Amino acid sequence: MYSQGLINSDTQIEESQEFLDAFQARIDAEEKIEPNDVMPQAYKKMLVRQIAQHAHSEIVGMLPEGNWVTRAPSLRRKAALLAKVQDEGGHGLYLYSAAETLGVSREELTEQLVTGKAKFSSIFNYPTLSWADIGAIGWLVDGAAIMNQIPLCRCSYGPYARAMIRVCKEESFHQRQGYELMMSLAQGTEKQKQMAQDALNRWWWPSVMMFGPHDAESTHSDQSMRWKIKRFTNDDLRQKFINATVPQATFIDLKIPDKDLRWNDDKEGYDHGPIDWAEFWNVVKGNGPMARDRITARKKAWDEGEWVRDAAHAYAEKRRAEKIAAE
Ligand code: BYC
Repeated sequence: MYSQGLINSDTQIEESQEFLDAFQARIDAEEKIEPNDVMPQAYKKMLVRQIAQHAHSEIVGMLPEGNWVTRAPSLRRKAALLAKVQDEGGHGLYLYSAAETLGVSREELTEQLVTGKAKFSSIFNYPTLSWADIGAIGWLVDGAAIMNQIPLCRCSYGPYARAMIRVCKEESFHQRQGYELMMSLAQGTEKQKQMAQDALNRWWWPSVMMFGPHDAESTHSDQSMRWKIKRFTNDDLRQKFINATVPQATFIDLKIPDKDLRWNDDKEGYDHGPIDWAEFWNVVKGNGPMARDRITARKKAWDEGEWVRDAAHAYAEKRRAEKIAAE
């Protein structure tokens, strides 16, 4: 849809210093870069990488939650979860559309995902073992996602920034439904409270890792921030998330599983214990506990949908032929 009428997205020009400086000046002046603008190939590549990974994460992220739709404990919870999972599907589609404006098709990106060439967020490599995990995902994972995505509403690339505005509004509903679910469990029976605590214990550290590697290990941050794709570093966003989430846990009387967590007056934020980066990189390399299941599920859906894509193409072709014949 978006790719119709694009003029310059594939224009290859010699990237002289003058051209690169002029592009940077537009970025520095907070101008939005639009699909028809000529842009450095490296800027385009950086965006395609991030937007594709983001889109895949939204789509793969439907799986751990979709797993609980049939087992939600009430009609109200089922309706809310179903709506949330549908929202994630929608987010994936806006993001694939945003990537299409950069000249890469949804088919190509999906092929990269199902063949293991493209990444998706580390967080969706973990299993959802109990109903409380649905609360923990909404509260922590969507909470982390909002922290990361609100600044993306100001990303220099117009289509990505605009897609993020609606995504963030919906993520905000998701975060609240997750926290409300955790609150109900935490204020329920002793067993329910234990379920909530167990979910927090398992999801806390993966959520903290979701923000990406420590700034010193982040390959893309410097350039991404110069181009105003990212507005904050991984560690800054991680710190903001921890600062916002600890009081929420205290309020519902759950304990963050970090014995080193304590308020630091000097930095006006919480100090936290060491992050298990070996676990993070192992997951990022595709060895997470649910990695194979997630890719198998996506591949199955992609293969089973082939006839629908073929039918849609055949119909579009027929309409085009009819239009030409009528002219
Ligand atoms: N998982 O240089 P860095 C959701 C990779 S879904 C896997 O710091 P960058 C939701 C990174 O790709 C929300 N890989 O990278 C859905 C790079 O490898 P490559 C998902 C990770 O891009 C359903 C390498 O590590 N959100 O909310 O500057 C239900 C070095 O990293 C991860 C987004 O995708 C990771 N966690 O910063 C509920 C947000 N972290 O590509 C909720 C958009 C890093 O060189 N993305 N890597 O091979 C971003 O903001 C940035 O891409 C990141 C990473 C902050 C994630």
